[in-house]
Amino acid sequence: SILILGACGQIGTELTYALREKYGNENVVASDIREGNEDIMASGPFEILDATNYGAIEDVVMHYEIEEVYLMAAMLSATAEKFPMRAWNLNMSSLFNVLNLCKEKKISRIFWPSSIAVFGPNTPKKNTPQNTIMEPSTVYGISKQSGERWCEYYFKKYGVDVRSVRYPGLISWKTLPGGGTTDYAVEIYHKALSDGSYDCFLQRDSRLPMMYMEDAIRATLSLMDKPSESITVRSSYNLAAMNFTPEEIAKNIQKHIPNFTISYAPDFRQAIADSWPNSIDDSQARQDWGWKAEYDLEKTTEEMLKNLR
Ligand code: VAH
Repeated sequence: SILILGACGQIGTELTYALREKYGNENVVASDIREGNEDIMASGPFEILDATNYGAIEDVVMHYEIEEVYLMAAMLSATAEKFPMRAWNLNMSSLFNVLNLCKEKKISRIFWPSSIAVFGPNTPKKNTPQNTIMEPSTVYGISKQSGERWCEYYFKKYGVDVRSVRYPGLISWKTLPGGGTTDYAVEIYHKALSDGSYDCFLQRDSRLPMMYMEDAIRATLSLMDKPSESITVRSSYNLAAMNFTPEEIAKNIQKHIPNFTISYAPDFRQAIADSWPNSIDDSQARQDWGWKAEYDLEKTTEEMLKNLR
């Protein structure tokens, strides 16, 4: 069976749906720190689980005979700047818990998400390469860079089969994101429909790498399906789909909602966005496991407005 930690989060929710669809509801155990999505809790096994509690995870792993764990519980970039030590503790101790369960042979495979947040202010911003300067300036980015180093170490030293992708900002409609810097690209669709206007917390020309959730989920399942020997990156794979600025996504929305207006009031999240790349080179993922994005901004806007209307 499969266990998802953080199953009620933005990505966790969609992974739960996709994995239950693929393997059967009863074979996918969803868990989170608190009760959340009714549908997730009703459509298959659900456990209240603190991802920082090794013993509690071990009990669930034994009880349900878990083989694979998707660790989707984390504190994202904006919230992590407000609570650095809580963010470091949650993001790192949860990772050590699953890496050690795998080292002890209690589970056989792990998915752990990294992020474009691993890159920092002096990383080349255009078509950021798989291997490059990484000096993240956010707590979240530091935890993701450290996490990547530990994943590679556990693979090399203990043969732990942990796999990872550096997600760009993710756009989805099934759940609201929590505490991210790229969340503006989700909020904007909700506000366009509810208020006809959006006050954006990033400036108009903040270009960031983004991806529609369907692409992110497909990439994750594809990587997890590949034979271990075809994976040449055990830190985390760059993934790319599109990149845009708040001004560009607003113009795209105006094609569907002509009277939609956007205003700009950058807040503390501007400094986080400024430290991240504009676009990502994902040629290693394309080469190793045939990755290719399918959603551009046009298709993303159509999907978001159709499903949120
Ligand atoms: C965040 N959505 O904004 C997350 C993600 C690349 C961004 O890591 O923190």
